[in-house]
Amino acid sequence: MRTDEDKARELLANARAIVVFTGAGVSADSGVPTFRGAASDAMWKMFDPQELASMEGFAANPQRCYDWYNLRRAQLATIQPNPAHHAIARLQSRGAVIVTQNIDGLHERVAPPGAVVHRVHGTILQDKCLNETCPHRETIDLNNLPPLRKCPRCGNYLRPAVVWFGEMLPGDVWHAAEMAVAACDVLLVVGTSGEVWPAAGLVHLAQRKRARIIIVNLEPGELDNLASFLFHDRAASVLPQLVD
Ligand code: BV8
Repeated sequence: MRTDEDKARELLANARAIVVFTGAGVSADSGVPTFRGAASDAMWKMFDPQELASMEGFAANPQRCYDWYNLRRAQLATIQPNPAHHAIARLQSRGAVIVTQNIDGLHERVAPPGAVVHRVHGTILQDKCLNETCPHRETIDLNNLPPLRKCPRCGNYLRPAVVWFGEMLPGDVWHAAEMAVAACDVLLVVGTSGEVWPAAGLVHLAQRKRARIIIVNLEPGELDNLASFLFHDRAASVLPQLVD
């Protein structure tokens, strides 16, 4: 009797074009707090996203906002990719494309050379200028975190190079992510509540394009009804079983 796992594994093995769409849950097994969900560390329970992950929040209190990002960066300095990231990297070596909502850089740490990671919500590993027309960027050393500071080029504040609530997603990355999803025949969705838009809309796009959708998520979520195969379990335990 073939289990759902057998069928999902076969789907991935025979796929023409795989996209892996990930959220905070894929990093949860590495110890990175998720935003929502039952886990007691769910980040937004402690902080209000509108207050901290938004232009208004930064403008109201730049120091508090920047300190919060440095707190998250300090956590990342001691965190390692988990078996889910490694299993996804093995899919990348077979040509899979990653679209991630995560800003933690963990996929990139284990991605094979030349692998594609579309970061639709930006990256915590860089600062950019608050002034969108200023091109200045600085890469962050997680072991030597910089203070809140001004742009040497234009004098505005530097801020984390992430997409805040209310901000547009980076146009080129978003377009590439939509094209990859529209062209895939299997979409593997890992560790996302499906609550944040327009990113969650990518799964609906895959369904409209008749791709087969596999969802791995610890808890029931907004996207479950779109799944051909649905696994409510930890990504670190399910992904290796689906990929190998
Ligand atoms: C925009 C970077 C406006 C910052 C983040 C409709 C259309 C467009 C916009 C909206 C819309 N409706 C509402 C909006 C506004 C808003 C939004 O979606 N709000 C939500 C809260 C309702 N969207 C925006 O503001 C976006 N911008 O739309 O611009 C606009 C629109 C048109 C034209 C002009 C302008 C920008 C959104 C990006 C915000 N930035 N992050 C930072 O991190 O500080 S979002 C943040 O949430 C992270 O990126 C995170 O990845 C993302 C999504 O959450 P998830 O990844 O899904 O994480 P979550 O915790 O929710 O879920 C984790 C899941 O994992 C859980 O289900 C859990 O059960 C599971 N899990 C836990 N452990 C495990 C596990 N699974 C497997 N294994 C485990 N071990």
